[in-house]
Amino acid sequence: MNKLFSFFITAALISGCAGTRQIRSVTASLKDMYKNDFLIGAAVSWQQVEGKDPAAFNLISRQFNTITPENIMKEEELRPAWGEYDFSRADRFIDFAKAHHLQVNGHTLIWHSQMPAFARSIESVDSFRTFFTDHIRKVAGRYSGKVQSWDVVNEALNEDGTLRKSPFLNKLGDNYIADAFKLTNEVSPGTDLYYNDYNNEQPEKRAGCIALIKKIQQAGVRIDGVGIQGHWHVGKVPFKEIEESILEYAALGIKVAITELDIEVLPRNFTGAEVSQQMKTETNSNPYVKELPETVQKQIADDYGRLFKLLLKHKDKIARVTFWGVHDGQSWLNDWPIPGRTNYPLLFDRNGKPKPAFYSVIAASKR
Ligand code: 9MR
Repeated sequence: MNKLFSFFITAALISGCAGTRQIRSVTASLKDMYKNDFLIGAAVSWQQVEGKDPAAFNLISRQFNTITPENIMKEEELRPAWGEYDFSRADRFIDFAKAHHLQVNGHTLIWHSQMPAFARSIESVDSFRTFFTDHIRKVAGRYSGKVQSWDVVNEALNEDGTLRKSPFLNKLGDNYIADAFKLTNEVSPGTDLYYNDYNNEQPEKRAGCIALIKKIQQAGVRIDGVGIQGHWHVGKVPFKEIEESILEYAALGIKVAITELDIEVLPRNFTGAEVSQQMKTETNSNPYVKELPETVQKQIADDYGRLFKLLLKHKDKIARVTFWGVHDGQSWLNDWPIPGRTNYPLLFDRNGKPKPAFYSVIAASKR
């Protein structure tokens, strides 16, 4: 269906003549509205693959054309013990994607966080290299032809752009990133290979990210894109830095993807998505338990609208935009950096109903 036509049908139904159930079933679709621009994705949980999240059930295949496993393909999930692999959930995830005609972004091969306990206690450099090499060969090899892209290395940088002192850097030295891309390319030659990080739209970290990408390229190793995770805060989305980053990364001859998009609304005294960082509960830590005030609802809708207009302006450089979750109830931001809060960072509410932010993203697609 033509974009404008599909939008007007939705708008007409919303403006009156249909009952709520009907409105939901014919709501405009993000993937249709952006089909000539970039892929539109969501992070999907195991519960959703199992069909145990009714709010997400219809949304996943109706709204998105690509999915990322929120946790299912992480090292910790796939590697119960040295020499052992458990692919049961990851295989089910791939089957789920196929059944619903969704592409898959594999997340993630090499990440210092969520490493299995046995790997963290490996002392010998040789054994650690075996862990690293085997992991990439087995996992990327198994899903070759089944995943459209891989986040090959995740979050290897510090905020100042230097390399994070992870077990990978400490044991394998700074060539480990190019090595990871080389190995992945060998076993999965048809898959797009990405470096993924948060805050890498910020100037210092971006400079480090550009140096990292150039080093891979100078080693003669294939890298296809960079993922800007996009964990941002309402009213403070860094539009200028995002645009500069898109231009600077694209100038390296690679694609840009927004890989983990959410715009959170709760108080936080730092930016980014460092999972080990925590915050203390204070009196006003969880202000919107019952509902989101109109003003904040409007601000998040405006932020999303402006962001998508910016991404559309550079659509020739953007391969994919993936939300980090299907609806607010699923978001990791309900439990981080303070557990048990009520956050509202996505386009669909806890019942799977489109929020004003959803309509703002749909409206941004009409031009
Ligand atoms: O959303 C994920 C959450 O459920 C996990 O507990 C957490 C730790 O594995 O990871 C979250 O996803 C992270 C992603 O894998 C990498 N970038 C930051 C994301 C949010 O922490």
